Amino acid sequence: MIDLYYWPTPNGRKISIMMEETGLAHKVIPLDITKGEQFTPEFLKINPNNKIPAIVDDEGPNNQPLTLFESGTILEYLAGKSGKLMPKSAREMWITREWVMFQMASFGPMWGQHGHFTHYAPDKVPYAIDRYTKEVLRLLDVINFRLNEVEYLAGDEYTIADVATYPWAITYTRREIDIAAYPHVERWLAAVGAREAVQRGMAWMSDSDQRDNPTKEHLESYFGKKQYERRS
Ligand SMILES: N[C@@H](CCC(=O)N[C@@H](CS)C(=O)NCC(=O)O)C(=O)O
Repeated sequence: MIDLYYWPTPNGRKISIMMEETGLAHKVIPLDITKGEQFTPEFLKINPNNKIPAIVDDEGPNNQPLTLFESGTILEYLAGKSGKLMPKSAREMWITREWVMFQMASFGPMWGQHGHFTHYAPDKVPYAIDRYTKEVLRLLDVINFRLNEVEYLAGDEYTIADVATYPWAITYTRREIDIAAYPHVERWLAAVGAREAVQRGMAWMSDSDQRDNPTKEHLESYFGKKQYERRS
């Protein structure tokens, strides 16, 4: 059984989609990051970086429990465990990992910062908004260029690279983005979004998604002093 520490955010939804796609046995442990539950000593042992998603697989390699954080690594692990959504050929496998890494290192963090400065930041800083808006559009153009050549990010097959990128890319709906200017991304979003497993994964606990109406406690938990307390 895999325990999944989860909250309905783009990074959390990568793993809810993956669970739905693979059918792996799991137990969801809601970790309310808007209330500071990511800072408990118990959870910091699982992820010292105080973030969801994280998993504990009691049947990890060599039949020993395995704890993992970082959504890209979790996706790779679950693909390996289930034999799904990672191509078998070495060439396609490396290309899949390349696009997962691109999502983890560029697409997600830049879209996250854009969300921070346009939505959460108490001061609207024009330079930061301009910088991250340009980056968001540049990264959309990178995948648009790619998806003009291939059906899915890693090539012909739907893979964990698509699972990693979809929950972030679909947040264009709450940003000032004209998605029609990126027609290949629009086609890919429709194809991925039509998958039943994706729809089920995106819906997990969506009632708890407080992004649009953050409370004081929520903002304090995300950006307040607990984030910066020394741990040792
Ligand atoms: N690189 C990490 C990022 C995870 C992440 O940023 N999680 C956010 C929610 S989307 C979180 O738990 N934030 C709570 C916090 O920073 O205290 C991953 O991909 O797993």
